[in-house]
Amino acid sequence: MEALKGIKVLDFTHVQSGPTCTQLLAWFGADVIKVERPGSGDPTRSQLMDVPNADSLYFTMLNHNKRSLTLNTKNETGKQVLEQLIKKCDVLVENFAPGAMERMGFGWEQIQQINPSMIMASVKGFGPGPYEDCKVYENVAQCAGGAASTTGFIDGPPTVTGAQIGDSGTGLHLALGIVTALFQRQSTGKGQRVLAAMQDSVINLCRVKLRDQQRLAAGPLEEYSQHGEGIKFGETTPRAGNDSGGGQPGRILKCKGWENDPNAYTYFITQAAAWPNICSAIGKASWVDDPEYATPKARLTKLNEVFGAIEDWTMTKTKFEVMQICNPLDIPVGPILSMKEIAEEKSLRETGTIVEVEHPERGTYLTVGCPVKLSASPAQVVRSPLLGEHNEEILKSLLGYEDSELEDILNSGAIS
Ligand code: CAO
Repeated sequence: MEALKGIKVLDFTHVQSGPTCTQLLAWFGADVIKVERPGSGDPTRSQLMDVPNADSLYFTMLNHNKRSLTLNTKNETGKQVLEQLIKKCDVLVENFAPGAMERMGFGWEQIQQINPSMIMASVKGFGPGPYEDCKVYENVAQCAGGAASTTGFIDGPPTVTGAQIGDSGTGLHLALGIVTALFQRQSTGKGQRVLAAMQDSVINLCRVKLRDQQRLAAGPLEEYSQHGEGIKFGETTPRAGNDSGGGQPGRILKCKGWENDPNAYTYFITQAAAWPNICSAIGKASWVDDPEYATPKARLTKLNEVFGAIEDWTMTKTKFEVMQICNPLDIPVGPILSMKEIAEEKSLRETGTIVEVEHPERGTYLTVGCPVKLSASPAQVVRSPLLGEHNEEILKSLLGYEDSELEDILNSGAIS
């Protein structure tokens, strides 16, 4: 049985942050009812379209396993339908701009009055404070959460990362908040408000950088490459390029074919315990006992030389050969995989992390399946719903409307 079977989620989310959260809940078995504006729906349905007149991959890849209901929540009949939905559901999730739910007439106070056991979960750009009214997108959160100032190279500008830590990262945080609130509701019987601010989520993911900010007071950050290169530290955690961020120095190194392949690189960590194996693999056996290289501390000022020698070796191997040679030697390395390679990777298909899905408008498309595997609640990926695909089903079987009432709702313009 699916872990969240029986839980009904009223899903008011759009774009990426909120939909990531409700998609996870749906994969774990919740009945997620995506409420969309009649006519247009979630704006991502028509953003970055690659197949004419078909829901975009942007939308389809973020809205699996959900049902779609079109409802104009500013229409009087639409509001009545929404009230019924709030009574029937366990969780309401939204990521509108601040104040939108209140303007709709469904702020937290109203929700509590309609259904005291409902959990209301929101993504906002910022928590309470000077920026709480701001609209926020992914890269704004990456910047305001400290990720951009600490990403990139020391001689370059702040850089955002391709991983959607602001949107999908916040969706993950919110999903945890929701299941925690559901757990607490079992003993209290009451709902509660759950908030995940995008800035807070990014800060949480940048925890080690705030660690380093405080360590600066005690002296230079010795594991950063700039220390070995004699570049002074300023007042803030600097950008660390591809340094590993932990106590074990690591870098991205060229592999065979790097001249023509932008991803012919490997990540290579000079873990202290693996030092003798690293030395023998790269043909520098004398470094094992040489006091100039033998200890992590001695190597800190020679990282360019050390990684230069390792790179001379990795450049003679493909990134996969480096992996094959280093893994049995317990040397932590990782090939830089392109999205093409990930899409084609057999083992990811076998685990359901990358899956093919059939869609009536698009045909077959590739998507990312549930990244968390529960042994007793395996997730089946079901294609995203068409706009309003489940209108009748939800209004009749969940809300119990008769045919005549359904007609009145249709005539009111609430759902079309
Ligand atoms: N029926 C009637 N009205 C609806 C509706 C429906 N089914 N669904 C949405 N609306 C209305 C809302 O009520 C709102 O109306 P008002 O502004 O008149 O109150 C309006 O649509 C637009 O909502 P919005 O302000 O949230 O949308 P936007 O495109 O202007 O902003 C975004 C988008 C993402 C910047 C904003 O929603 C936001 O900051 N969200 C919080 C942070 C977040 O999640 N960001 C991540 C987005 S992914 O990168």
